Amino acid sequence: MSQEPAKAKPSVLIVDDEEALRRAFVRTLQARGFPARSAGSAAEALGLLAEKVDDVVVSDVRMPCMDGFELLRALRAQEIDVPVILVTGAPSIETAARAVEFGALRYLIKPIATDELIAAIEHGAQLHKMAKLKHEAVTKLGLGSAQAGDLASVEAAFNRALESLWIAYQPVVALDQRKVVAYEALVRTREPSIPHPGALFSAAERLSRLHDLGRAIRHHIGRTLDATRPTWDTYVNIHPFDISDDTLFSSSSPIALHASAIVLEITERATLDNIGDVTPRIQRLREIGYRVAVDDLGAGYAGLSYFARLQPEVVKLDMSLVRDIDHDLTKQRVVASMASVCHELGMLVVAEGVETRGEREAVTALGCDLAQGYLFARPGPPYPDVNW
Ligand code: G
Ligand code: MN
Repeated sequence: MSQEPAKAKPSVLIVDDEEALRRAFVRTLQARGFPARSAGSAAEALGLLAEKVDDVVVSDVRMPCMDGFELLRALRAQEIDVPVILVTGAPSIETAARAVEFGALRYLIKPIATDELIAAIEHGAQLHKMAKLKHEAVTKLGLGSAQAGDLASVEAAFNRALESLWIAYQPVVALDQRKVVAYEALVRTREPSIPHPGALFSAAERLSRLHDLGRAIRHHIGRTLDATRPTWDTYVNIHPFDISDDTLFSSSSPIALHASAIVLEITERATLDNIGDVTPRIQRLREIGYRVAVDDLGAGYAGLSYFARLQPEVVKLDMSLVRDIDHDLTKQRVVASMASVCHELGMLVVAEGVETRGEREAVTALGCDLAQGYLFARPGPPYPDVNW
């Protein structure tokens, strides 16, 4: 008598420091036809998973040395996208919330009914299939990014991004003298799931690690300035949140020695509303020797209070104002007025994102002092040459 071959059941790894529980779980699952194995610690589990990844992991939260959350983190750091069901004998709302945030599939409370466990495992196995397909979509088709991932995956990608961080430099030229007066430092990473600086900052924001990111950027710029001692200025972008980072104000900041040749750019795209003491802190930055620029003017929602609070020495017009300006009378009028107001206030005006000779001629005629953009040079390793 021939039998239908049973549909393969998902394989399960049980992780629990209590041996009796571990065995009971494995026996129950095996009795229902699930290939199950077990580990007595998170470290042992990582060892087993390094050889072969099970379809689902069921892990205790509280374990000595490395707990269930750390196991989850370690897995995501190694890009092992296996569904993890966390199990606890001591439930709390915080642990449950953290479990979900960190990408645990489910959070179950002991004692667990067998049917509940099996339902969670089967659901997990389905998701594992989906995760594999998604991974393929991202890696083979280049779709999506780490942004959409759970917090533990974002953290792992962010750490890789910090390790592979580098700084591109783009020249800022004086339009009348055809001379390089500065280079803007622009952050880049080699982490494929964080394909542009915007994604890097969103990841840092989600992880509450904006200060780490700002510090890493300043560290890299400081090293380059120490080594190259340029005769021109360096424009350094800072996130509004960096204004609340005391290390920016310290004399041991990696860029402090170069302060008098640095213009700190603060974008108008982000709000200063949640940063305390902006005015005195900006004042302190000036005392150290830095100058301040408002970046992306015209793109953000910041009102005039932004100007009043920052009193920038330099104003950078967003490239959306510059694009096709030679064919756009409205843009010409707006830029001419902005330039004249800025000059009355003693500020230098930079036109960003100049891509064509027509745009260069127009912004020169409308009174912009400086410009940068692909027409002159793309951002690159220190220091790209300039075309006119
Ligand atoms: O926000 P901020 O102005 O700092 O960002 C500048 C960004 O614009 C950089 O990432 C840089 O690579 C890009 N960029 C610089 N010059 C040009 C340009 O001429 N055209 C376009 N489209 N982008 C540019
Ligand atoms: Mn900038």
